Amino acid sequence: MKTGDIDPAAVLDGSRIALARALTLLENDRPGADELHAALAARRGRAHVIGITGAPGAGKSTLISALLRELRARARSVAVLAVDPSSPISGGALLGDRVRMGEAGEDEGVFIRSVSARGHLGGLSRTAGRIVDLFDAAGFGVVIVETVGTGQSEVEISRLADTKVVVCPPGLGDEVQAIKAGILEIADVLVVNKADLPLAARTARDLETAPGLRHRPGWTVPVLSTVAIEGKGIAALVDALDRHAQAGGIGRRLRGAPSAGGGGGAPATDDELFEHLQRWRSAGKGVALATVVRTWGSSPRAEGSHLAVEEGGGFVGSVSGGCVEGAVIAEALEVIAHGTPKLLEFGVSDQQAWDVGLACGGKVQVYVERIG
Ligand SMILES: Nc1nc2c(ncn2[C@@H]2O[C@H](COP(=O)(O)OP(=O)(O)OP(=O)(O)O)[C@@H](O)[C@H]2O)c(=O)[nH]1
Ligand SMILES: [Mg+2]
Repeated sequence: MKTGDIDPAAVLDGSRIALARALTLLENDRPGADELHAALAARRGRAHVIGITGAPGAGKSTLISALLRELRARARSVAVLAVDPSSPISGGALLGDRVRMGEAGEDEGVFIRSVSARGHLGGLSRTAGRIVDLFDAAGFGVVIVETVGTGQSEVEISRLADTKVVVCPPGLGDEVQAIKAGILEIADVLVVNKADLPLAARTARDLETAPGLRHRPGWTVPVLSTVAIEGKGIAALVDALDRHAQAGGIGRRLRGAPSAGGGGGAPATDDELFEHLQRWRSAGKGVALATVVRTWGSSPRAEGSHLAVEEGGGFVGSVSGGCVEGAVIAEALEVIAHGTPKLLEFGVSDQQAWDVGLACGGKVQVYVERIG
């Protein structure tokens, strides 16, 4: 079967030309895009999708170039989707290896595609999701998505990822406290890049000790230091990414449900939430309910949204679109243990969010109480 003149079988067979044309079809949402996506859907779910976000200039693209080199050295195939890149991800780091290994031509195990954040008919997150699906179906073992973490669409895109890496430049210092409720909260792995610069060690320490940032059900968020321009710390980063894939699983975007080790719950209907609460309680588990009681700015979940948490760390629902879920769950576990309800407040102004490269601005007030 052919869709939009592109043979899905050729994409699955690893034809780079077919893949490139399929990407263009999906990106521009041209006739045949829906059919092509549908034809490939059954082959998704094998790729480890890694989201890399962080402040502008933190070194995301340089880090991805270094990751490409390390992943290729481990014989993993990698596709990269860069959303609105202001600097290119260079395959140049790979060139030396290729020359050394006497290979000719392009590295078949790497594919890099950039897209602009503007002009997507069905929305950027839909387009990005389809491109990730295509890379996955085409057999790339790792799919990396680079976004600058500054807007709501980036939050949506980050939800595609099994593992979310937040790259912090040195010098976050005292701001860590202020911004901990922002993008740092979505991180499964925190990276302090430019570790060759003086303030890096202090930044890493601040991140390590920031309360509520690192403890997740089934996962402790590692704080790693890298010097992307020299390839330092990259092997340890790849190891951490692999460990997270094992702990949290891959194909999260296809499951639509939260999982241990993940950084955000899917919004659930009140009925679904109630069912979970009932089930947990009849299993004799302590449970807590978090409710959004007030929002300011661009906080993604509406007042009245719920997140239900059980004593083992299982959760359903969402109070923030993933941004502060880790912190709310940690607080909910305390509420379950001690019984005292808490009124929590998280957030930063949209301007602050923009300045430091956060995924979402806005503030949210969340009431957490033990049920039963
Ligand atoms: N000193 C030092 N500089 C680095 C390191 N990694 C990247 N840089 C430099 O930081 C600058 C920005 O790097 P990029 O990789 O373009 O950063 P980015 O986060 O992708 O930037 P945007 O896509 O514009 O948000 C470049 O000049 C890099 O050479 C590092 O480990 N140490
Ligand atoms: Mg970049």
